[in-house]
Amino acid sequence: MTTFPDGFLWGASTAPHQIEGNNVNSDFWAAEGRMPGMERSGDACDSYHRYREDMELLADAGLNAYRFGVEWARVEPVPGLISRAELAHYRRMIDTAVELGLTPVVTLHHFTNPRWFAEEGGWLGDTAVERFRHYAEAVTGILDGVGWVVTMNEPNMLAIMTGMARLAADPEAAKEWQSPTVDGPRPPLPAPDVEIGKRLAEAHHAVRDLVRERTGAKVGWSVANRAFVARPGAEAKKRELEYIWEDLYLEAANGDDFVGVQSYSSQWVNEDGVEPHPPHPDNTLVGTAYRPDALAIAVRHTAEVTGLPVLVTENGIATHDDTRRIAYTGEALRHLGEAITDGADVRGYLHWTLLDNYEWGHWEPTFGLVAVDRETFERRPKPSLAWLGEIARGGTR
Ligand code: IFM
Repeated sequence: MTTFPDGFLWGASTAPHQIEGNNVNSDFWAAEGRMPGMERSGDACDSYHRYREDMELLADAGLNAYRFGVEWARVEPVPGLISRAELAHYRRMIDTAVELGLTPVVTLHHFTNPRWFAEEGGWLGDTAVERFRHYAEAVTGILDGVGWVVTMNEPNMLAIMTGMARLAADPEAAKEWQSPTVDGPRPPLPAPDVEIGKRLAEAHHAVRDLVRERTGAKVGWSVANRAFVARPGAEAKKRELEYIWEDLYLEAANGDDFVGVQSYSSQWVNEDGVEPHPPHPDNTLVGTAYRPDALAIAVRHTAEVTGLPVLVTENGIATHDDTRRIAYTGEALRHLGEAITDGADVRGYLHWTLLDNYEWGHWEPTFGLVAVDRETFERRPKPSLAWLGEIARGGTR
């Protein structure tokens, strides 16, 4: 059994577009419905209005942290026009978290961009870094008392999405890729483009320095980790893939205060590359393998590459069976405890996610500790919420 360190953050993570609803000025909102088989986010979970109720659920369960995001498309709906009312909204969210005893972990960018930013060329545009910096500068004005800031969520996945947006100009090429469905395995993702990754690193560094100058927060970014495991003889291939998928982003965290680890499953690598994961009854609702050991693989690798304190900013499972969610998370925490015992400096565990939410084109894959009635927005906590809260109160696993 592991006793987690004093001050360990126990909580859940969310992203604005996936829960707020009506994020109408964002590029993702504009793209919804264009891709075949993709559902719309619509009102989502209406957390834009119900954030207090959501945070109360976490706090009442015994958790002490909440990761949520500020939505750029709301704060800057047209270039250069900063909405004071929207900044005040996010400040109220920070105040509410603090009032309820939840440490806020604030994400500045979680996949979505203002529609105008995408029209300007998005992350490939000449002014991208300066645009992001300008937005982030406005947000720093409301971060007083916030201890943790994530500049960008999963820049490696964002690099893929940016590459996909480039393909969208060519509809025939875009058909090659479909968003995940519940019916079959996730199709192989195109690898993140290294040049786009470097541009995102530049943006991260610009905003990191700004957050440092203007706030007292610890700052980092959160990297999606695929927990690659090599088949015999495939070590070199694994290292090659690791660089493209993860290490470029982990190395860019050099000089940060912490690094976020986001992990769900593990991926075999053979000499030809990433092995396609076949359909299997144990697969999750997004077609990935059931691998609760992935989190510790990801944490150990991240700690080794960066030497930084680690915050688990996402870990969870898409399942309709909450018993399975508890089993998966319990195993993941057991492995995480072992990594801590072995010396990894881990500062917290933020489960993905609080609410069953909009999974980027689909409502079917449910990752939440809490179900949401999409007609009435009623929140129905699942047993996993109380279970995780109990672990948080006890601080052991
Ligand atoms: O829902 C996403 C989240 O936005 C980023 N990380 C992975 C999650 C599950 O797919």
